[in-house]
Amino acid sequence: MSEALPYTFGGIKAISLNRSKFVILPVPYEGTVSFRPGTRFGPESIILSSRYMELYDEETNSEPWLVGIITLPEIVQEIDSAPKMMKKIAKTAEKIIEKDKFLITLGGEHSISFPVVKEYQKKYPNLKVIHFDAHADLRMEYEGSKSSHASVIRRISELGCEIFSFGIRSLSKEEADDLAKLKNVHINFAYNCRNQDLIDKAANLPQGNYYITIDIDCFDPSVVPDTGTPEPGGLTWYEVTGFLRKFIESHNVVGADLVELAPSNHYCASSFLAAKLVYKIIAYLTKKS
Ligand SMILES: [Mn+2]
Repeated sequence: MSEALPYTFGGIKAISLNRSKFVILPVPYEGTVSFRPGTRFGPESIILSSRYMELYDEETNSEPWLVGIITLPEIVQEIDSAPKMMKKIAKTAEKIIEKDKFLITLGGEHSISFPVVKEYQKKYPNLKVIHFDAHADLRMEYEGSKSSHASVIRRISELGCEIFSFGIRSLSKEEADDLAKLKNVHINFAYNCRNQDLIDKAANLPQGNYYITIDIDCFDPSVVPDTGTPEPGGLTWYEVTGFLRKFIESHNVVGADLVELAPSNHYCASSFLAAKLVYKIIAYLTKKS
């Protein structure tokens, strides 16, 4: 590989924001992590790995990068101040969203999804959310923090968004009890997300403007071991990409994020999977338009 390969998503030559359809925003934020740390290295690791991907996508027979992908400078962590960090993320997201770009935020821990969804909801008041995760993330608060990664879907539910969660296989008794009250949260447990069953659910979801948030621990640990809180019984590559392809073909998706990668080293298989997953989302969206 050439030494001049740029440090951008896909190793693509830097272009202006105006010429880009997709905007990659790295947010290496790790403020409320509960178990094994390392998500702060997630965005860097995804970008490094992405530079060695083929930019031709065999599945869609296309070169998605040609539509324009820009990688923004990362949002530097505000030490010990979650609210300050959330504000910073919101401010950047707002600027991208008002320019009608497709924002893909790379975490970092899952709490970073909240300010982005909130900004998207300002533009799309009936915004709905697709949520891939091992965990329900519906805790009212966690370890004294309301902006914990373990509460992020609860916070998003309080915005009034309808949420469809997939791959869930870990939640507390309190979260399970609260599900009956949370009319806008629809959980699909992992055991109901096997093979074609998951893919078939994609086309049947209601129409609307959607944001997709993917916690990488939705995947089985045999597929992605590099995450802070791995859970057995997770999803496979073909289940997740099969769902996304079908869902994107049949629905309007306006933004996405990928969070919670905690790489064991910069060129691990988990990082390559994360990079390719982001590129698949871009490929499916590009193929459609
Ligand atoms: Mn999770």
